[in-house]
Amino acid sequence: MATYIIGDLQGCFDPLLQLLQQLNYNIATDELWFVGDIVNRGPQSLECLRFVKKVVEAGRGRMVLGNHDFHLLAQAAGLERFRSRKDTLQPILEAPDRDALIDWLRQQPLLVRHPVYPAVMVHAGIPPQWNHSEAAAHADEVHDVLRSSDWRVFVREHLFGSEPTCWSDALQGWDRLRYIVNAFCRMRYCDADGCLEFKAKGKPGSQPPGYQPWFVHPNRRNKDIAIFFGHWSTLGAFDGYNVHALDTGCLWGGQLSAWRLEDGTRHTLQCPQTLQPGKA
Ligand SMILES: [Mn+2]
Repeated sequence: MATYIIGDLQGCFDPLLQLLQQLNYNIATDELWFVGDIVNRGPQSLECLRFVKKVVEAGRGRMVLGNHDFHLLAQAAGLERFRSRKDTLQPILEAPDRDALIDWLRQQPLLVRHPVYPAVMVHAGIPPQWNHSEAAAHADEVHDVLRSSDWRVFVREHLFGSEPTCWSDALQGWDRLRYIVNAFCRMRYCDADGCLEFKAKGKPGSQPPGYQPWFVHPNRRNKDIAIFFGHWSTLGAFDGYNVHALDTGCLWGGQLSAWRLEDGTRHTLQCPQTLQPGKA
């Protein structure tokens, strides 16, 4: 019996199956947690989404939403802007089970807390100014809207954009929800005031002056709980400051990573260089 927390799939389904085989994964006894970005850019987004849905619906795993999963929801809700040539979402949008997949995906959370261990999973991180219960409450604010009939309006018209970058308890409405999604799903660096920066995507050391990885902020109020996240492929397999980074860039020819929660061990599979479109 084991719980594996698995890094960003981004449509890399064959590597997932190989990793699970390497782990002797058994759906009847093991749990799989996915850090989000299940879909997009890789070749088998539809297969990944169907698989994760099956595992979660069987009560044998959890997932959190990543920025690419939100991108899929926005496309499914009819947003034409922000469509990219690199997107590989069309097989999902044209699938016979499309409505069931989208309807299920939009009801997934932004934060999952382990029922026993002091551990949480998010896609990109938790802003320094939120303790873990505040973070869970803010994640629920978005979760509630995504489960409501307002979900299409939210993802189509109010989700995209990088403002506001600074949190305030006084934030309201769509701005508040947009900040919460951006923080959980896109954050890498923040400044001394905990304000977020979304342009820098490189590894630590490459960011603009005055910014640091969100998890090294000295007054971070969520240091007391282990945080598992993905999203930051250039950071790689980082373990420190009570955080564990799991996006090791399978899509880019790096590895697919799994963390076994019970004994705190990392497991990796080397991915091929040919997973992005045009590289096959
Ligand atoms: Mn991401």
